Amino acid sequence: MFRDFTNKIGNIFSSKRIDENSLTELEELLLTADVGIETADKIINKLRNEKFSANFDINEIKSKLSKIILEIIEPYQGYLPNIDNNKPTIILCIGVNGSGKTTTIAKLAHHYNNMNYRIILGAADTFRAAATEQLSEWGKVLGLEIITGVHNSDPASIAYRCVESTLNNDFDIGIIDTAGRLQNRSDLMEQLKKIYKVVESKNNYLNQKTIMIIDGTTGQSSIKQVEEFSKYAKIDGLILSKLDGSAVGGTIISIIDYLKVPVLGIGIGENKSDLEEFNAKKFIDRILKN
Ligand SMILES: Nc1nc2c(ncn2[C@@H]2O[C@H](COP(=O)(O)OP(=O)(O)OP(=O)(O)O)[C@@H](O)[C@H]2O)c(=O)[nH]1
Ligand SMILES: [Mg+2]
Repeated sequence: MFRDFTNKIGNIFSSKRIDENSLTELEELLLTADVGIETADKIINKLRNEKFSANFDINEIKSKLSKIILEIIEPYQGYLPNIDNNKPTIILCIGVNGSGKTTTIAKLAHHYNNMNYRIILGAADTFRAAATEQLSEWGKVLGLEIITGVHNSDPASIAYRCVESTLNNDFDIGIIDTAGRLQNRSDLMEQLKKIYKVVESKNNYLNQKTIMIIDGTTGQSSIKQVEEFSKYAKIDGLILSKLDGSAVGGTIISIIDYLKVPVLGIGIGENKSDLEEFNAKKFIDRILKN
């Protein structure tokens, strides 16, 4: 797919002309790669104002495109939360149904396990019957303790128990899973707010990080998702999952351009080690590789 993307850029500019036709075709290509219309417009306008050598080649286009996109996204290149040795960190993972929250939690736990931090998991998705089991399975694989509750019990109380256990048992990190919810379900969004507040109430004693997990293949509707979730919880950053598949991942470019929210990491598979810290340059190089 990435190769395809670069080939298409090559085809568009095979006539070696930067004109309205080729720029329109490039804009359409950006749209198919999930870059939103406003951001694609911005990129094309900037490219239009660039000076090209008389006999430019595909590499010159790619390098200018890369520079323009990098200017947009690099300021929002975040990093996975740093852990303070003197104050535990609670990472709350939120997002819509199936976005990759539980899998990303396993990946985060694996990441911090490798750094020898003491980690506990909180299974605050009591909504979906098999959710606790799914996180417990990961807990077993990773050798981690996990706080659970019964089906349909109050997820905020599980979050509370996870926070208490983190504080009282000298864990460095508590990672809390939540049920997937659509942003238009106000009852579930209020529930999320309650979970968030439970963590926030202990802010003097811990570092609170809220990460929203976005399915990287979702496209433009993810912008709305982040906007809505932000009304109920202060989001510290995003992790985009499922960027190992056919998605080019242009969503990242528009999310950043539109919402100015840091992207911390990307998910590139279903295994525990398939999480990478987000690197803007590497991300663009991957899209524009030969
Ligand atoms: N290919 C790929 N699949 C992923 C990735 N992350 C998650 N998945 C898969 O996506 C599906 C949903 O992942 P979950 O982690 O269960 O998503 P969730 O957000 O916890 O789902 P709910 O709790 O039901 O809202 C699973 O089949 C995962 O294996 C990724 O980075 N790449
Ligand atoms: Mg889940």
